[in-house]
Amino acid sequence: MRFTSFIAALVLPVLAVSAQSKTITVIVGGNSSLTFNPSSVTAAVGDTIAFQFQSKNHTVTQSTFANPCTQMTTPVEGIDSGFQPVAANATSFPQYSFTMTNASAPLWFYCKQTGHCGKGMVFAVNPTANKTFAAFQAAAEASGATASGSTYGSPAATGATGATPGASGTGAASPSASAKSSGALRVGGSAAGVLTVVGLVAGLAL
Ligand SMILES: *[C@@H]1O[C@H](CO)[C@@H](O)[C@H](O)[C@H]1NC(C)=O
Ligand SMILES: *[C@@H]1O[C@H](CO)[C@@H](O)[C@H](O)[C@H]1NC(C)=O
Ligand SMILES: *[C@@H]1O[C@H](CO)[C@@H](O)[C@H](O)[C@H]1NC(C)=O
Ligand SMILES: *[C@@H]1O[C@H](CO)[C@@H](O)[C@H](O)[C@H]1NC(C)=O
Ligand SMILES: *[C@@H]1O[C@H](CO)[C@@H](O)[C@H](O)[C@H]1NC(C)=O
Ligand SMILES: [Cu+2]
Repeated sequence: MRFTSFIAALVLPVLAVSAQSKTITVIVGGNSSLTFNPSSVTAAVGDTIAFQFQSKNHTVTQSTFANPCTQMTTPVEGIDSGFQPVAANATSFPQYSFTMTNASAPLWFYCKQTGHCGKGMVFAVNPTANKTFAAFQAAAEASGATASGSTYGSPAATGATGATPGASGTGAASPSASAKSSGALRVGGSAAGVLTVVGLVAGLAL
């Protein structure tokens, strides 16, 4: 009795964690729109967020709440998928993913293709009551309206960014590299190492 309880105490938390880890799929440019769908998600540590690029030539690039359309540079360089061009007649789509390493603060993203952020092509992980997706998107659109160099506010220092990019084929596991110093995300100079093409059912309309 006592022994089995002890075993359960050891094993159950492990099962609980692995059962909860999930992959969240986000469609980028679905129906040739300038959107992330869904535009905001709730993710826990260990969850993988997998972006599937379905049209045009988009990116998923990490920014800050204060500067929605500028790539985050502090405390570390933000995640960036790089440009993911998709031919109009494509039947398979590029995918990029990252795994959450810290879910205690929101993460903010945009598409860095010219003009897209200013048209509201933004994405959020774990927005809060005080920092909402709607407020973030409105700020992105406002910066697009002025369309000069963004000089409003300084980049917010946010501590650890809470995500680690990783390769992902089926996205079932989280094959990402381990987080670097201070839980910061790891960003390679080349996107090639973290990209893979996921074949889809032929005939899927764009
Ligand atoms: C594409 O459009 C269809 C029909 O309006 C809709 O059901 C579907 O959710 C859209 N897909 C994406 C990825 O936006
Ligand atoms: C994708 O967009 C980037 C930035 O505008 C551009 O440099 C690149 O040539 C584009 N790629 C394709 C295949 O159109
Ligand atoms: C897609 O379009 C390009 C350019 O028109 C063409 O070269 C290519 O063969 C097409 N691919 C398919 C699978 O139809
Ligand atoms: C959210 O905003 C309210 C009102 O400005 C403030 O009192 C509260 O401390 C904020 N909460 C967080 C977690 O920042
Ligand atoms: C997670 O992020 C929060 C907010 O940025 C930060 O205060 C905290 O130190 C981070 N935790 C770890 C383990 O990196
Ligand atoms: Cu875009």
